[in-house]
Amino acid sequence: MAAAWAQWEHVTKVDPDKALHEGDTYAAIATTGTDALILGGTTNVTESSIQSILAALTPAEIPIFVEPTYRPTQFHREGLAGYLVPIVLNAGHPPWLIGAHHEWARSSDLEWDYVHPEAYIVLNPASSVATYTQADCDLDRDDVVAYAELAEQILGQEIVYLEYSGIFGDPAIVAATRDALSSAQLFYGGGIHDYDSAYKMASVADTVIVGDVLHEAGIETVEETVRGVMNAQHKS
Ligand code: 1GP
Repeated sequence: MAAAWAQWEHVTKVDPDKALHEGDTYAAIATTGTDALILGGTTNVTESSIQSILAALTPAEIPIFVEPTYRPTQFHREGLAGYLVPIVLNAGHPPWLIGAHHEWARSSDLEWDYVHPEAYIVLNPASSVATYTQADCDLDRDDVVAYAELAEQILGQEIVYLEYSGIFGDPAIVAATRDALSSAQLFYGGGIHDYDSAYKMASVADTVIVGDVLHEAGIETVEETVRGVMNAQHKS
């Protein structure tokens, strides 16, 4: 069976710690044409904040995953397709590589079929995820490509996530990373804010993820990024 994310071209990340744009509703996010929703953020994401957003989102026609930065006490299948668990390959703070995951495995009662790792490479030193994980973002193209190869070939990761959170990344680095992967899916996130930025990154990544644009500009602009991604992915 193909992985859930194999067909994802555009994904919207909803941060429970940030308000929606004026007039927007959670339910409307699922009808933008985006392929999936990820609930997650770096700070102040709790099981209860996730639960209330999940309640507002469901029933949705598209899959909803949670990227937990908290420790789930139990698996809530209601409305949830599964967990995407970040492993930050360039973290300077070891818990983000393996420690939090070890604690999670030890103390949570999870159904492993619904838990999927994502190999993150964090690339914006000014982002809160970089600060939080103490990521070493001083990486050139070859460093990034090597992390991607390490992820897929040594660690067996099926998802590699280039996380530029907050800034538009370097398309040449994204393209080189995708070229280096055999079958792992390349997620790109960071600074997608309009049709053109979405189009550009969708030309070099498998899956484009938008985050801040939802909270700052709103659902109509998310729809614009969906159009950019779809046109880039389906150009002939
Ligand atoms: C954040 O990769 C996502 O985790 C999206 O980044 O918020 O910059 O769109 P932006």
